[in-house]
Amino acid sequence: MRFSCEELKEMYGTMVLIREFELSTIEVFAQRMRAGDFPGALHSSEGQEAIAVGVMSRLRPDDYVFSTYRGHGHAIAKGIPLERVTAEVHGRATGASRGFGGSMHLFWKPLNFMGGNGIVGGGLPLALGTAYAAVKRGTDQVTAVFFGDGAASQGAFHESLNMAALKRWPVVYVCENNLYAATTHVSGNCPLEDIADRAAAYGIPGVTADGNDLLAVADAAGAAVARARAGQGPTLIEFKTYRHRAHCMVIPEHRPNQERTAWRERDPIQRLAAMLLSEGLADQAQLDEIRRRARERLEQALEFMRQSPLPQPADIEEVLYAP
Ligand SMILES: Cc1ncc(C[n+]2csc(CCOP(=O)(O)OP(=O)(O)O)c2C)c(N)n1
Ligand SMILES: [Mg+2]
Repeated sequence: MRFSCEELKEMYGTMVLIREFELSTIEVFAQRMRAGDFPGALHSSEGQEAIAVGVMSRLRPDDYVFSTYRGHGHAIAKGIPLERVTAEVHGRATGASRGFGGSMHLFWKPLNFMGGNGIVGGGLPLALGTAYAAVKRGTDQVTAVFFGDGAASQGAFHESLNMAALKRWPVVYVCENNLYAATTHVSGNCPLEDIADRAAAYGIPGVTADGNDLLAVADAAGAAVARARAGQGPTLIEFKTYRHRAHCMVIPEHRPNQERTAWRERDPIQRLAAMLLSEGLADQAQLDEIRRRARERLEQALEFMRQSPLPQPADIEEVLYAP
């Protein structure tokens, strides 16, 4: 299924919004750190926006998503109200997790966004739960689980793929291979060129795609979602990508300059803009207007956050445990 011109521009707008969100978050956290107030860990997804937006474009609102600690883009692309995402990341009581989750633990039940996770690969076993539940209830909901190249060498990855393949559960495994697990290059933990080749061990499709190309992402995700929804079982998709920033704010950059520059040139937002312009689907003034609107939208969300109270310790139990 191809996208209309309007859909493409909307997805471009969401990618720009995620980018602006990531940039503003780094700025606010840096200000707080300079003031001696440590706001918690921050993992930027800058550079990986096409994967979040492309995968979500193929999911329904009631499909389940398990995110990671690098999950702001997943949350925004899934459609969690921007005010609630912003307030959560900055620890306010109006946040999606009422300010107790922060950047790494954004949850939003109305859209079955099953949360970020501070544990590397933590979503992989949990995804089996919602997939099994959907099968038992007889719904055709799909579960998509995001994880990194490092997480693909966790034991839980293999257990999860094995079980989902065996039971043909509707899971889409979305590996965001950004070449590094913190400071370790992927060649330091995986003996294969393509992580997707691990799917062969479980008899399921393993696909690699360019994670910086929105349309390639949507195509790969679309096929995997359709397969899962039709009861044909899971797919492992490996998206090749790169994060523009260091692993997190407190770990210094260590990757070669040349490599970082080369990947900047493959930036997913610039690539989509170039495609929209060259195909005559948008002109530069329209793209500028989309960016201006994204910034305006973000400023409203930041203002909402600033006006919001801090969470109260007395509310911890009510927020942490289901009644
Ligand atoms: C089980 C577990 N082991 C180690 C860590 C520390 N840790 C946090 S992020 C990270 C790297 C994970 O890399 P990857 O899966 O490639 O995801 P990326 O950060 O690149 O998105 C590590 C080792 C952790 N949080 N959880
Ligand atoms: Mg990685």
